[in-house]
Amino acid sequence: MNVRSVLYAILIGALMLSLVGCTTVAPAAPAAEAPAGDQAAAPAAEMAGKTFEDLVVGYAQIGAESEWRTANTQSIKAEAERLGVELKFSDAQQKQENQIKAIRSFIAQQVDVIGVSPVVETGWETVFQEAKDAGIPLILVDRRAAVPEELYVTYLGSDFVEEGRRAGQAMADILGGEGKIVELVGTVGSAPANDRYSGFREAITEYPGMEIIASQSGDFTRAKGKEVMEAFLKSYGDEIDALYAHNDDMAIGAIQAIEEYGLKPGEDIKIVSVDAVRGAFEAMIEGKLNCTVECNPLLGPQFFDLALKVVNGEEVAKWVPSEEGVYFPEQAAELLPTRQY
Ligand code: GYE
Repeated sequence: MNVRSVLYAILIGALMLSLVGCTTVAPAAPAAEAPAGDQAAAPAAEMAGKTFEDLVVGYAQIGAESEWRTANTQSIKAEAERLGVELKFSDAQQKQENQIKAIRSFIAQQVDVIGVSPVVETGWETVFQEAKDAGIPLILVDRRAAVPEELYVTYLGSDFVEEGRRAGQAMADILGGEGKIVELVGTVGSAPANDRYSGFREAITEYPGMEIIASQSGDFTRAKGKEVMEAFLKSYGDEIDALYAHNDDMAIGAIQAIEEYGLKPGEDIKIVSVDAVRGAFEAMIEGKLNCTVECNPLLGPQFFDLALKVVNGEEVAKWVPSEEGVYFPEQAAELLPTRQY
């Protein structure tokens, strides 16, 4: 099993690399040729030379809903501090209207770059257009928004559909291709919830014996994850073979609900979740979680690197994906000390 999971992680890594090759290199190449042949494109050269100390960056964060988010915020703040970037950071408490207000205030303050992690996918066109009209480049971090490509410079973050597929494949392996599954969905309308939902289904279509009997949002939090799992147990009880949670925090909340109900998480109800935060490794060591699919929150270094490039007029890929693995209980004790979040 240990060997199998390592091989699995390597295979996924290779797959990701080939994906990166197709998605980033192709669109960047033709665009890069244009300024080279155009001598009038000198202003970019004048601006080149901005350093991290010159940068003023506005960051519209979602909130503090999960261990993942805390690690993500910490990575952004620590990197700004390390590089000497002036960071204006806003916590929207998971509300889109607060994120929109924050972006408008960054525009008013004429920051150099805006970073935003859109809580949901839709409803961003107006405010993104305002940033564009003000000449302020916008970088999507962690989550995508459903807007035309010209409204943002780049998206830095994970392939959530692929995470859903990996979770589905791991679940099929753990259940031997058969079982009744309940699903804790992330924040309704968010990119990771939408994509982890569809990726998982895509992977399990091959297994007619696997059935999703209930699916409801736990908003990516422990408290809601616990509450919704309690409701699932009330309705379906012993019928439930497995839980797929869109993040570790909801899985950890659900583990409590399952124990309080008198069943054994990880045994009576198998659990696969996403993020690979430390809490998930601890749960795997205790035998209460069967797999976690990694989603890397440590985006600070890549974000500021992109921000500087963008301000200096350098070409960047439209999508910069993060590299991620899949982890099983056999590796948990060995890997826990190396985990940074
Ligand atoms: O999986 C979840 C967090 O957007 C990838 O948001 C992120 C998700 C992450 O609340 O734990």
